[in-house]
Amino acid sequence: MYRKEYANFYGFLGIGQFGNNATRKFEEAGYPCVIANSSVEDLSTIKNAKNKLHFKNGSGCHKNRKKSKALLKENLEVLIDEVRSKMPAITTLFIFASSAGGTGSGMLAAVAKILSKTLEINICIVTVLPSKSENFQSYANTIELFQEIEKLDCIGATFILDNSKHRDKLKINDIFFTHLDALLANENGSDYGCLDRSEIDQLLRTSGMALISKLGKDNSDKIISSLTDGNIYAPIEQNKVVKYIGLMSCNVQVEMDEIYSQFGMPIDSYIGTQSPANVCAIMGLTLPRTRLNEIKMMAQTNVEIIKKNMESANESLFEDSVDFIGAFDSVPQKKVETKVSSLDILGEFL
Ligand SMILES: Nc1nc2c(ncn2[C@@H]2O[C@H](COP(=O)(O)OP(=O)(O)OP(=O)(O)O)[C@@H](O)[C@H]2O)c(=O)[nH]1
Ligand SMILES: [Mg+2]
Repeated sequence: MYRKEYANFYGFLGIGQFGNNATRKFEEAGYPCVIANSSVEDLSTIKNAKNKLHFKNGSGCHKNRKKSKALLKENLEVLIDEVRSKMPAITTLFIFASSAGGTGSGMLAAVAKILSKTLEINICIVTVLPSKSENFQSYANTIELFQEIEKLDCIGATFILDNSKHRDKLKINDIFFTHLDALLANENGSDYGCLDRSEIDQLLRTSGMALISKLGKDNSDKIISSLTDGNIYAPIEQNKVVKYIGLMSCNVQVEMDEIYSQFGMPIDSYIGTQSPANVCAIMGLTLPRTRLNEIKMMAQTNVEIIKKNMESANESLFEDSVDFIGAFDSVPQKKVETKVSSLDILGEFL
């Protein structure tokens, strides 16, 4: 496949099942990509991936984040070498891992920090929140991961997809691909303005939550609504905290006032014109506190239900003590018949 020159600057590392699935389209589009997993079975479902890494001694982490961290310790050098050798020219690495699972969630924050320090490149995180039909372990893992993400001070943009936003989780992967690929492709420019490569990279280096929307040229009026509802991202906080906004517009005249009044006043906006599609990136939002607290509540409710159920299961099966051993002891014994002699019996007939 024809490899666009800029594609060499952006690498993709997918850890765990979500990471492995959601990076597929990027590899097909010509970006360098490595997928890693603790499970051989999971890895084997990904056909045509060029660079697969199985974590030595791993056989899946069954949503156990501790297990994933232990595996990372054993496989850290191999993972670093794999990224370094398979994508030597990258300036930004996107690390994809779900928040709810074991393998990806357990090592995501640590891998982000380690690769940012050792490779000295910009790291962006792409994670996905569990839908409302998942269980305690998924919610608890998500909260644990975000406690780690919150402390990271060395990464760029964090894209938070949300499986409660679409019934088909694979569709979420596809939509995100079209968004990010359009931003990285950076097709725009006229005498009225151009959003250039250094601005794309500045957007990606901006810490905090990030959103992208992509709309056809007949839908220029729907940019705001596509960022606030009906999208694939975790709902944003209504605090108007935003750092940078990038907009590649199909038009030549671009009005930003409505975008500022919806999202807040950014440090700077980068605006490009005559783009084949309307692509808008909102960077440096605060993490989705409301949605994450909802997930924490679901974890707590589930814990209470599970505990209560387990307690009732601990109760003795039967309310009263039961002792069947002597159950028939009190049954009146057959009257001991006084021994009758044969002659007596005979007497009955005489
Ligand atoms: N949107 C989307 N969500 C996915 C995909 N694959 C898994 N998920 C979600 O990710 C969570 C489970 O995480 P996985 O990525 O399967 O877990 P893992 O990292 O492989 O970890 P273990 O299997 O527990 O070792 C659940 O919330 C799934 O719904 C995917 O391709 N797309
Ligand atoms: Mg898995």
